Amino acid sequence: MKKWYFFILFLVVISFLWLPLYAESQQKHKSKSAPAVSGAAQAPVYPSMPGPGKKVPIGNDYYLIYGFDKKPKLGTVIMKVEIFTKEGKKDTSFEVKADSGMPSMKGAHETGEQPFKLSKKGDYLLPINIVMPGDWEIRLTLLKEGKVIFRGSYQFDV
Ligand SMILES: [Cu+2]
Repeated sequence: MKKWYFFILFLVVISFLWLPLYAESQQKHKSKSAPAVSGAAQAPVYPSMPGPGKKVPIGNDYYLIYGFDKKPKLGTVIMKVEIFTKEGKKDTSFEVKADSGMPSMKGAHETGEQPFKLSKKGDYLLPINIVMPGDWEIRLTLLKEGKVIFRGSYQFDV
């Protein structure tokens, strides 16, 4: 009887000795997977812009005002972006692009970045197709001399 008792005690002690080793190997696994997570965080960020018709600062020297030909609803709406210098003079030296889609249905309707066309009046125009009711997001990117200098988003419900 006493032999059994010691044998069980021996087993218990052995299993406790293994615990720290096990915990260590678990931590090694975690630290291995950590760089993969931080690598995925490099996707560009599109901060929410003030609403349509409001001034949206572009750095310190410019601002933009965006709007639509009608309140966004099912069908096609034309998005208009006007860019001004801080003095209020219209500026057409930018390249303007936008991607639209439904955040709740990632991959379903994204158009990819589409270039705005510059009108004679100096407005940047792009048709946006709203193909179903729900939550929508337009992601705006501004480039100057080929470099991205602004990103912003507008969320709305249809
Ligand atoms: Cu959808």
